[in-house]
Amino acid sequence: MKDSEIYSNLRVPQGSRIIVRVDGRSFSKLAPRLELEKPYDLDFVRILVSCCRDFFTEFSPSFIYTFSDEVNILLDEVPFSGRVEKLNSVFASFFAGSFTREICQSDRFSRILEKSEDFKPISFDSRVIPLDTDGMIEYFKERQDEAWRNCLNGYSYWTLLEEYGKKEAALFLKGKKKQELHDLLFGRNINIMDAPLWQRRGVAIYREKVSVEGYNPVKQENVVSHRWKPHVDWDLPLFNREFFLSKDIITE
Ligand SMILES: Nc1nc2c(ncn2[C@@H]2O[C@H](COP(=O)(O)OP(=O)(O)O)[C@@H](O)[C@H]2O)c(=O)[nH]1
Ligand SMILES: [Mg+2]
Repeated sequence: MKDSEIYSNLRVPQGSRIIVRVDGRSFSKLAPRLELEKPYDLDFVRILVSCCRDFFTEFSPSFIYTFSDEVNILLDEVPFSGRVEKLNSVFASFFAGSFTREICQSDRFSRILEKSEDFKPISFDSRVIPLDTDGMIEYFKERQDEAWRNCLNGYSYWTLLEEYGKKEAALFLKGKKKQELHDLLFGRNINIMDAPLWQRRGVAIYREKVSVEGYNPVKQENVVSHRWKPHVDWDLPLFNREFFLSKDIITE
């Protein structure tokens, strides 16, 4: 029967940079069930960031980037000998488990769940994306651009709902350019540039070198050592090569 497990040996290519993207399943339906603030809910984002921290501790990725309900994970040390089935199934279930635990531990969300009659199990999908270094940089630039698009769309949609119905608002936004959405909001006294950076550019988690002061009892002197600690960046710049160089994620 082992012969029938025909996908079990499918592995990521060696020498590539591996990105895994997990994405919440049907989170557009989960959002109203959890009574999330629109278009952004800081408690929800904090929960997803907590899941990313859990993941960082467990799997030591090089970099994580999250916005909306998606999480992009860059792996330089690929676990499970690079087996695609394992990566996708373990990572997606890790996020589902971590997310569910966070929701249940939150006073706000657990109270909502207690009175809800249909709280469906939470799940994430997952895909593996092998890229070279240039492709990896382009990938994160594209996802960040998508975060910006998402921000413009989100604010525009919820603003238009004050004037139109759901269908009309969605139709109105279809095919609109970013500048048009910016102007639409500006005409309604919303300067999207005032939205916090985490809404416009997403949130990243990466290792940062910190100095730790200690005392060497043998030499009887103070010593400074360095450790790499996960750092959550809520004020991201626009991604480019320099950004990844400055975080030691790529080398020259
Ligand atoms: N209200 C609210 N909804 C959010 C927030 N973050 C993500 N979402 C929802 O999650 C959805 C994610 O998009 P997508 O993955 O395409 O939808 P899915 O296929 O239903 O999971 C968005 O369309 C929003 O409905 C948030 O902070 N507030
Ligand atoms: Mg989703």
